[in-house]
Amino acid sequence: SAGLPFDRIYTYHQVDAFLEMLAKEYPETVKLVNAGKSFEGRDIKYLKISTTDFQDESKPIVFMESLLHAREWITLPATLYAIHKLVIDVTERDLLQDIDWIILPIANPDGYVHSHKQARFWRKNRATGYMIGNICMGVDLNRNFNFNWGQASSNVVCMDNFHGRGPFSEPETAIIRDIFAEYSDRIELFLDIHSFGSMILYGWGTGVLPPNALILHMVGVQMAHAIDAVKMSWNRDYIVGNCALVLYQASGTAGDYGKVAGVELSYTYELPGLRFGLGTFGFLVDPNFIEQAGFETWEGIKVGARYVRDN
Ligand code: ING
Ligand code: ZN
Repeated sequence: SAGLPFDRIYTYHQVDAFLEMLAKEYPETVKLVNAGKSFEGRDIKYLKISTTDFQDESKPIVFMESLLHAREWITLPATLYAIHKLVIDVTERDLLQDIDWIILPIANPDGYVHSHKQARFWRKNRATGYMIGNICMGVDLNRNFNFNWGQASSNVVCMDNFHGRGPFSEPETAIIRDIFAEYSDRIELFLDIHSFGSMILYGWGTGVLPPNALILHMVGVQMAHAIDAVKMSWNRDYIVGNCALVLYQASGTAGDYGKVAGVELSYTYELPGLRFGLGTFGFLVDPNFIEQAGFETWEGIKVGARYVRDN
């Protein structure tokens, strides 16, 4: 059966239908897990892709997610493309055979729907419990995880990096916490896909380097080089480094939490922004870049996946 054409950005419902279709059409390799509900009650679903139904404990797991931040639409084709390559056209059979995959395409469904219907540049979830009178809502889900929570983030609900009431106050982050808890002894690579900036970032968000920083950097450079080798000529090369050193400090991030949950190789990808897109316009998507974004990001993912398979 044919996949989705990579010429547009799909809505929450279209992605949901696609995931349901895959689970039906490819029961040998795909399980669809309904992990729970978002603040507004939307299902948060992830795929488990495996040739052995996750029963072979010796296989590493690669966990990737996109759209933790609603407006970062170009990240969706990255996860959908990976799903396509693993399930539908299986050109890299070794990666399907040797690795189990957990892929969560829409980590923040409420924010994502809001960014389609109301506010294209919405970043956070849609939690209402923090409103000041009737203004300002939403928690930055990438500041709501339980590692150094509150250190480099905002306690003001109107800010785009508002960290929420406490670690995992939001259902969307609690679901990701539970995925790590269930599988973290086998997850060897975590990729939290964001945009924009053409970067591969690792922890810690404070700027302190973790013990395996050298390996994080080395594998990061290898992934970046694989992407750069096939990138659009006008996009710049990826920058690899500690997130605080090459971008800015941030605490309570998914990347840092993945690492404390036991995932040695935990990265935030920042996919390229819209060409000539200044400021928030960088979040807009050129339809002609959608398939390319999937294709080039997959080159990086493959390098990381083969590294954890072989080491
Ligand atoms: N960028 C990330 C953010 O959450 C980041 C960058 C991630 C910084 C992890 C530090 C640690 O702000 C985007 N575009 O969301
Ligand atoms: Zn982001």
